[in-house]
Amino acid sequence: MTERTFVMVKPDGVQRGLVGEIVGRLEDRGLKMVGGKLMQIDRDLAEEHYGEHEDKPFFDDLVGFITSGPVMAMVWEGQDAVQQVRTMMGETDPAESAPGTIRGDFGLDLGRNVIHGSDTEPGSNEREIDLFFDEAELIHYERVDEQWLY
Ligand code: RTP
Ligand code: MG
Repeated sequence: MTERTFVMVKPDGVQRGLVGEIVGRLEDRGLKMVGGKLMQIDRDLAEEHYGEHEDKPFFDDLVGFITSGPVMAMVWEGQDAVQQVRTMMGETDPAESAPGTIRGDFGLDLGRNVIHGSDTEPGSNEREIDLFFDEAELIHYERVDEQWLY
C-alpha cells in the first residue's frame, strides 16, 4: 500500500552533518521525498508531537533535546513507507540497533538517536504530517524510476 510517513533528522543528526547521508539512504531504498524543510521546533510543537510520552520521566529531556537546534522535517512516500523507514532506522536504543540501520550506524545514546520516523500505530503518520506540514507544502510528482520500483 502506498502511504506517507513523517521523518525528521533530529538536532544531533543535523549538527553532525548526517542529513545528506540519511536522505540518500531513503532515496536509495526507493522512497520518494514529497516534502521537506529545515526548521527550529518550538516547545508547543514538540510537546504536541511527543504528546504520547507526556507522562514519561524522560519527557522534559526529550522536548528539551528536540528543540535544542534545527531539525530536518520531511515527508516520504512509498509502498509500506512507515514500516520501511522504521526498519531502516533500527531500534529506539541505538545500542540495540543492528549495523546497517541508521541508528545502528550513527548512534550510541538512547536520547540522541539521530532520526525520528512515524510509528506503525494507525494514523500516527498522518497526524504527524498534519502537525508539521500544510497540504500545499507536499508535492505530487513521479520519480523517473518509479516504474522499475513497483
Ligand atoms: P522517535 O519517536 O523519536 O522516532 O523514537 P521511537 O519511536 O523509536 O521511540 P519512542 O518510544 O517514540 O520514544 C521517543 C524518544 O524518547 C526517547 N526515549 N528515552 N529514557 C528512556 O527510557 C527513553 N525512551 C525513549 C528516545 O530518544 C526516543 O527516540
Ligand atoms: Mg516514536
